[in-house]
Amino acid sequence: MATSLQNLSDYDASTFIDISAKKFGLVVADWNRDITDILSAGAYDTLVKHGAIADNIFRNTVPGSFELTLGAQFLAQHDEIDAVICLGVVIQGETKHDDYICHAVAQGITQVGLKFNKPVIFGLVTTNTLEQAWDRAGGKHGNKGVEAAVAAIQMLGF
Ligand code: DLZ
Repeated sequence: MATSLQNLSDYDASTFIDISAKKFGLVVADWNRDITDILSAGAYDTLVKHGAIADNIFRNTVPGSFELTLGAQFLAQHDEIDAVICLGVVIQGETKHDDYICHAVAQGITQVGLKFNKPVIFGLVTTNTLEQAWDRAGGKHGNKGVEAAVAAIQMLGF
């Protein structure tokens, strides 16, 4: 019987292409840095585990998730960068800031990917509480940074 992925942590690495010559950009938001650092480490470790060369992974930080789009564009515009992974954590607050940020980032990085015709991965953790964000940064719901790296590798093999 065919199985389907419940989440990208259940990935089948046997289908991955050779990424030893690929170059990756990581764009990481400083806001909620304790958590984004773990997402970033998860993404980095996953890329290296599957064959990426450490020197081919370029990590840039941006102030907050809203800036992920422009940070992604700064990296994606370089021909030698093959894929960009955007990582941030947006927690719901008393205002609608989370909505605005999440929609802007989703639309923005989609446009960057289409403009430069390369994978630009949405690794934004969007939760109601800080605890739910931790659950997705090495907690009971895995590490979304790992999943973002898997998505990048999968898209490079498309
Ligand atoms: C301003 C703001 C707020 C309220 N919340 C978050 C958040 O939960 N996660 C995040 O990554 N960034 C947040 N920011 C900062 C914005 O993303 C952005 O950096 C500032 O509005 C400056 O453009």
